[in-house]
Formats: sequence, structure tokens, C-alpha cells
Amino acid sequence: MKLYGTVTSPFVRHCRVALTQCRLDWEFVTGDMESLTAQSPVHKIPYLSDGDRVLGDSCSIIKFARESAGQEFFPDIDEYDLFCTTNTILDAAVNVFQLGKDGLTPEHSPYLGRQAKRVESGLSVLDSRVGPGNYALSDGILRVACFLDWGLFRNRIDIEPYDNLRAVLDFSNQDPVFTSTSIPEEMR
Ligand SMILES: N[C@@H](CCC(=O)N[C@@H](CS)C(=O)NCC(=O)O)C(=O)O
Repeated sequence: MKLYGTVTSPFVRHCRVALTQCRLDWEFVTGDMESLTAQSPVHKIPYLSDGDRVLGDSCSIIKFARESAGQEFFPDIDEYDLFCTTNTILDAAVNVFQLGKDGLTPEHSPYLGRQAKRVESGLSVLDSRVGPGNYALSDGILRVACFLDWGLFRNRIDIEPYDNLRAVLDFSNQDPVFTSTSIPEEMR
């Protein structure tokens, strides 16, 4: 099977970690955004092809990986909500980032202003959701870590005030599979 995406995308990164953890036989196909998204079902990355099957979203790709390896995909509702909530915040952050590249900032658009506020208030929500304590590299925590690392790389977030979020990222950065998918140093 082939996973298509860039090395900077947080959605792609979570899939790379899951496919590696599940020890599936897969290949990472990377390249420039334009050519990758041209082939994708909804012109986004990641997407995965496995024979005749094409999966066009990180959520279905991770479910496919986990279940192919005989694992359950989100048996716990709170963990699933952490994943979904992080996705909402991450989508908002990506939105603000992409439109910013086109010269559109929150000052130009009330909707974009709401998206930016969602990211800001979302950090505090995530910080209390993850709480202090012993973390496991579950898909909820992994999604948070992929978001945080991308958000820092793109200068979209400041996690200095959030002890728990910093602890989640420190914890994730001790995992060899998570660090093997780090955004390359030369791109930072
Ligand atoms: N819901 C999708 C979101 C994926 C997504 O937003 N990917 C971004 C890259 S990080 C993308 O392809 N953006 C291209 C575009 O919007 O044109 C998933 O979870 O896979």
C-alpha cells in the first residue's frame, strides 16, 4: 500500500506513525503539494491506495491501519472526542495559515477571526483535556502531538503557558516512531 503526502503535514504524520506502529507493508510517496493533491480524491493529503481501495482522509487511513493490525480504533469515547476536538482546532489553524499565505488575515474576515480565536481558546481546552499525568501514545494523544509540533513549526501557537501540552509533546518526543517522522531539521 502507498501513503501519499508531505513531510510537514500533521495529518500525514499521524498516518505515518500509525502505519509504522502497526508494522504494515507500506511505502511513503512524497513530493510537491500540487502534484500530490492533484491525484487525491478531494485534493487533500494524505491519501492511501491499497489495490483498488483509495482512502482520502487521515481518520479512515488510521482506522484502516489499526484494524488491519487487529487493534480497535477508538474504543473509548473520551479519547475519540479528544481526537475530534484536536482535528477541529488543527483544521482552523491550517485554515488561518493557508489563507495567510494568500494575504488574507483575520483582520480581513470575521470568519477567519473566529478560526484564529478557536485555535487560541482550543489550546486551553486541550490542555485541560489531556491533564497532567502518565500519557500513552494513543491516537488521541498522537493527534494532539502532531498538531502541537506542526503548530510550533509554523509559528501558529505558543504552548509556553500550557504545562500539560508541553508534557504531552515532551512525552511524544521520547517515542522513536514519533521522532522518526519529525519535520526535517533543514526545513525548520
Ligand atoms: N480531514 C483531512 C484534512 C487534511 C488536510 O487538511 N490536509 C492539508 C495539508 S496539512 C491539505 O491537503 N491541504 C491542501 C488544500 O487544502 O488545498 C484529513 O484528516 O486527512
